[in-house]
Amino acid sequence: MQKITGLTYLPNYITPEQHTQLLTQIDQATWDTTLKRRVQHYGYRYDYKARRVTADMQLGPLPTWLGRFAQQLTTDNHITAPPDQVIINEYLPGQGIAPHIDCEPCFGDKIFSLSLGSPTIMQFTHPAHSRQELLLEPRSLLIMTGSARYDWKHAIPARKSDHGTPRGRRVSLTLRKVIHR
Ligand SMILES: O=C(O)CCC(=O)C(=O)O
Repeated sequence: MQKITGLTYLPNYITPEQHTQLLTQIDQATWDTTLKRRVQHYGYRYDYKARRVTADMQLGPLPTWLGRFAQQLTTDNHITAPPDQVIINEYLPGQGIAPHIDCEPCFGDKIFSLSLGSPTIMQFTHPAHSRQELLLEPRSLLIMTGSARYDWKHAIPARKSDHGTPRGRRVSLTLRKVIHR
């Protein structure tokens, strides 16, 4: 894969025990089923249609189990203040997310994605470069900042296998810091 400026991939970022604990907590919570894939929003609700998040969309502080992980990102010096908005996405085989850049006026300059469950390929596209692919393994952390955050689109193609390897269920946690204007 070509180097994408601002993209950091950290395999084995969490322990197998953390992986199990996070999945258990997530599966005990309520899923929003209004999209093609199931999601959970924490901290602030994100409006997919209007592409925005505002103060009145605040849901409250992150639950303890999620706050603990957000805090780990600061302890490990990946960000100075812990993220306060989290979207959990569930991808069953055949489900994906369209190419996009995370809302620029809504969220700060670092986006984190923690992968649980099945390994799945993420694609990155840029008008001036060829498409890039990265296999997101369970327990890995992806950090997007700079060009990776603002210039490249990222996507999970909606398909049942990646280059012949059947996909299972993947669950991701994306963590962001809401910008207050
Ligand atoms: O599943 C992922 O790792 C990325 C999710 C994502 O791009 C999003 O929630 O905006």
